[in-house]
Amino acid sequence: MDAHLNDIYDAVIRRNPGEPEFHQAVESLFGSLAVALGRHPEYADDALVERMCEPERQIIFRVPWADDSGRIHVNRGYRVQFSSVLGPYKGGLRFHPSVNLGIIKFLGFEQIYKNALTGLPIGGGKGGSDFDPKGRSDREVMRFCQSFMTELQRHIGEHTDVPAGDIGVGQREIGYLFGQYMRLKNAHESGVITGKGISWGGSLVRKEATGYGVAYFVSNVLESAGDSLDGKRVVVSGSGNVAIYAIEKVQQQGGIVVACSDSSGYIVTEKGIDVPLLKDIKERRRARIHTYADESGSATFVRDGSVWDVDCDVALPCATQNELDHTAAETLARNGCTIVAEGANMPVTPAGVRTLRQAGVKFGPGKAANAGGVATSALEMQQNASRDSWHFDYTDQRLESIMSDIFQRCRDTAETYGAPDDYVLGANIAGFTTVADAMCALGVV
Ligand code: NDP
Ligand code: 2IT
Repeated sequence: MDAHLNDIYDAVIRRNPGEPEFHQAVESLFGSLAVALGRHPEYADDALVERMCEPERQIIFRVPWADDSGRIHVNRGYRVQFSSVLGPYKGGLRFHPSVNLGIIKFLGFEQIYKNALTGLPIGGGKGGSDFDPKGRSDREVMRFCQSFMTELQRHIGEHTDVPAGDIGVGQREIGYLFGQYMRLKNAHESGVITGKGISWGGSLVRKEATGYGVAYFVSNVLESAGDSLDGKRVVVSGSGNVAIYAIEKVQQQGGIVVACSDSSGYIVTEKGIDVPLLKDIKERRRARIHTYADESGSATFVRDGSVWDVDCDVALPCATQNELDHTAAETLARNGCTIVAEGANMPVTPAGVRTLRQAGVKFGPGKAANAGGVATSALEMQQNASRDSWHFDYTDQRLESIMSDIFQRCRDTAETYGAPDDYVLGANIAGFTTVADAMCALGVV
């Protein structure tokens, strides 16, 4: 980081105390910017970078709701509308007890540059709540979502801000949220939220898109070296939306996923994951990952262990931030892993990234590797705006080609700066320059 960026970073820390994940996301972008500012001094003017670090708007609200016994609970809701220069704010909602303003700001900040990389007209935002859906009945989740939307509806709209899912928010929650929006607005404004069910305005492939996109990104990395996923041993963390569909696509492309996890531990199987069984356990029954070992007859459950201890060629962290640290990175490299791609947002710690790169492991940052989800959300918005619905294969081809374009952009940009395999540099600079050019054109906003 150069002196100018260092001063801005110090101010970010001062102005946003107690938000380490947000600081980390800013630092990781800044790590690539010195060379870009060197070539484009105009980006260092007019407090452009300082403005990028300040959300356009931050909304925090009370979410009261009644549990099944009638007891009242209070959670905190957030929506950080970070940047609207490329399009309406776009980004998911996360329901998890660890959610706080700093987490939502880190996610919103990442989202700006990720969305820019898709080449689609979407700005960056993120929201959520410290509500914990685990162990809650459908009715409790519904009442929570209705209360959350009762406030959020004032701030969103198909041309202003378009939420979607993230951790703890899948199609069930999107349904309850959209249902309440519809009642309050007296309008079936389907473009206000994405990740909807197919019969009520959703897009085919959106559910699969983030995970499939991660697999497409990894295929692009391998193909650029004349290789493919065929026969590769792959380890995936998590067993939620992103993980399940990353596993499905990796295996469709001939890879063998030998382990996946949840917050209780991991399962390992030499036979590869039985995806229909995993979907039944996780999507339908919402059960814990040990159930897979109990029922598959071919997997072992390791309680509280690190999934990164399982040796593999490719590792895909698809659970949460900072889940793959320096020690895990060392273990992966020692065991022969050659590619790590981030399905989750910021799952690899800064020390983990350094260790992987020093060991020559190719690294796909989340901004690029997991952009397929939000890109397909933008395709859902296109379908809603034109009152159309596209076929699965067509939408999947669009996703595949968007992922390939993102890979090429990262590679080409990195090459321009003399480091073709540095996808972090490529993703950061390509995302940043797109947003910076728009900000320069729009005046001081
Ligand atoms: P889900 O809620 O569907 O799944 C999350 C998975 O990660 C679960 O297996 C969960 O285990 C595990 N997990 C979550 N938090 C923790 C934690 N603190 N410690 C250990 N394990 C944890 O979420 P998604 O699959 O949608 O999201 C996963 C990641 O991908 C997130 O980082 C998200 O921001 C990112 N992402 C999501 C996109 C999407 O379209 N959904 C798009 C791009 C990125 P458990 O059930 O035990 O908590
Ligand atoms: O982190 C992400 O990109 C998402 N959770 C998806 C956002 C979206 O609007 O589809």
